[in-house]
Amino acid sequence: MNSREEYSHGWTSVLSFGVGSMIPREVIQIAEDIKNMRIRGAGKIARAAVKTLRITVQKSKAKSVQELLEELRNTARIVINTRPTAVSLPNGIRYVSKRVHEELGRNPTVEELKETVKKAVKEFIVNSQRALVRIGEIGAKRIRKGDVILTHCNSAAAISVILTAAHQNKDITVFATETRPRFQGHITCKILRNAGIDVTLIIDSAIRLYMNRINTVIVGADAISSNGALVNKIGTSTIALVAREARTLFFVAAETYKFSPETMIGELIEIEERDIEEVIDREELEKIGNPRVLNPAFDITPPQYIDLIITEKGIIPPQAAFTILQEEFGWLASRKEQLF
Ligand code: RI2
Repeated sequence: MNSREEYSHGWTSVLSFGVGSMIPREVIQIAEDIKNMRIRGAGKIARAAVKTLRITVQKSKAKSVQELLEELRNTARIVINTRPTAVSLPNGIRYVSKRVHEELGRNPTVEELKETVKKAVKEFIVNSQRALVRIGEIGAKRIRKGDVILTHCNSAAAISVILTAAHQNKDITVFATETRPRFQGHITCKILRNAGIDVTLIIDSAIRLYMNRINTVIVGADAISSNGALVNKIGTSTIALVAREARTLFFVAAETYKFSPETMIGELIEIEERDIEEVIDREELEKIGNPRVLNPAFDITPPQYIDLIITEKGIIPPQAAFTILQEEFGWLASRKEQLF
C-alpha cells in the first residue's frame, strides 16, 4: 500500500468515526498542502503542523478538557500521517503535547488548556526560527574565504549557513543539484541568486565530475537517527560517498528537533515512497512498456561519511546524536508516549 492510499484510508476512517466535523477545514487544507508538498522542507512542515493545533483550539467548541484533547488528538493524527519520514512533524506536535500534559497535572479549565496550546505553538515557531539563525552563525565559522560549496535539494538550515557566510563576505561559490524528481534545487538557486551569490545548477548525476572543485558539501536533514545516520533527500548518500572519495568535507545542518527519538528504542525511520507520476507520466510509462517505477523521497547516509552536524546547540560529530536525543527527548524513552 503506498502512502497515498494509507493517507486517504486514515482520512476516511477519521470521517467514518464521526469525528470529521470536529476537524477544522483549515487543518485539512494544511494537511493536504503538506502531503502535496505545497508546504515542504522539514522545518516548514513542522511549523505548519503545530499551527494546526492552534487552529484546532481556536475553532474548538469543546465543553470539556477531554473533548478538547480528543480534537487535538484527531488533528495530530491527521497531520503526522501526511509525510512519514520527516521526524520534525511528530517532534513539533510532541513539543506542544508535552506542555499540555504538564498543564493537565494542574487540572486546567478548557480555556486554560487552549492558552497552553497557543503559547506552546508560538514558542515552538519562535524557537525553530531562532535555531535557523543560530545554525547559520555557527556553521558559517566553518566556511572559509573562497570556498566552493555543494548543496542538494532545498534546505533552509543549509541555506542559513551559506547566506550567513556570504554576508560575511567570504566570497563563496555554490553548486546546486537539480534534485529530481521535484527540482527543489531550482528554489535553492533562486534564493541564493537573489542574495547575489555565484550559483551553478548541475544535474544530479554530474556530482562526481565536479566534486574535486568542491571544498564543502552542506545538506539539511529530514531525520537523524540515534546512531548518527542521516535521512535526507534522495541522492544525499551518493553525494556523501563521492565527497568521501574526493576528501571533500560533508556537513549536515539540522535543528535538534530533526533528531528521531523513536530510533533510541529501536524503531526504523520509514522512507516515504511518493507517487510515481512525479517521475514519469502514465502515458510515457505506457510507451516504454509499463516497467515498475520506484520513487523514494529520501535515502540514508551512514555516520562514517558525515564530518559534522551543525545544530543550534553547537557542532557535534554524528556519534553524538544519541547524547542530543537523550537531552531533548530522554523523557520519551522511559514511557509509552501518548499524544494528547
Ligand atoms: P529544512 C527537505 O525535504 C529536504 O530533504 C531538505 O534537506 C530537508 O527537507 C530539510 O529542510 P522535502 O520536504 O528543514 O523537500 O532544512 O521532501 O528546510
